Amino acid sequence: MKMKFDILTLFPNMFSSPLQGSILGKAVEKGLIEIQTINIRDFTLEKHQVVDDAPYGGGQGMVMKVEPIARAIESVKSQNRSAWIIYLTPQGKPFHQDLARRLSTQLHLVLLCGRYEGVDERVRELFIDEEISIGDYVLTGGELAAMVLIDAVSRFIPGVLGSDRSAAEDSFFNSLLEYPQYTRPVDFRGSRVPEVLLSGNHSAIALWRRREAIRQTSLRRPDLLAKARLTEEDERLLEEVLQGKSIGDRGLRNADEGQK
Ligand code: 4FV
Repeated sequence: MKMKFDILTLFPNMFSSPLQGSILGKAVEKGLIEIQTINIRDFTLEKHQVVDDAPYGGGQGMVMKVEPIARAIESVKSQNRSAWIIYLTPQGKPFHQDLARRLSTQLHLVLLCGRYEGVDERVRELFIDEEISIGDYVLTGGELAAMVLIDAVSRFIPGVLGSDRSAAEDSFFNSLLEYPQYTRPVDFRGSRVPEVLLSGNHSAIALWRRREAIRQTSLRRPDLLAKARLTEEDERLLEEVLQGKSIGDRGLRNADEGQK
């Protein structure tokens, strides 16, 4: 079943190039996802097409008016009542891999991109199903956040990452960071690819990668390690890592043991 993204924005052209070409562009060509931009300005009634106004109570900046956004959302809802309306805003819940996976089970996402100081509060009260933030910083608009969401969610759509790949192998799957990756040359200015990766010994390689994922996570994101579901073997590897046991040889040795 194709997944549909409707993007409500004042700058539809921003979406032309980022979503063309590359993996997302191919996914659109393959009919796996559909991305449509809807210009909120097309839903203004008066000739000046005003979409923002000064905030009641004074203060800096402008606020996006409720009426054009209401009409735009109602026009989408008139085509599909079960469309899920998301507002990208710093006040939203933090976006993360599990949320991306959950959203990928929806068939029709509508992404509202704010501008200026944001939208009139009645938009949130009356029309928004979920508010999502891509990070604790302020953007000039929600468009880039919408692109981030579309990219991360689309990776869970079967076939988007290519036949053999699935987003399930990614970083953050089971909330561990990715293990180090290497490719040719074996030796770059004296820095060599770890022997185990050249050994062809797949169980030793898997063990090394697991240990490195745990090491990288414990070094860089201990907060993630705290919520990772670690197996008994993972706990053992974590112990090793914390005791700073060397990787190389132990890894190879261990793996072979099993085979004898
Ligand atoms: C944002 C974020 C974000 C706030 C004011 C748009 C801007 C302007 N959206 N995650 N961080 N939005 O900064 O999602 O209206």
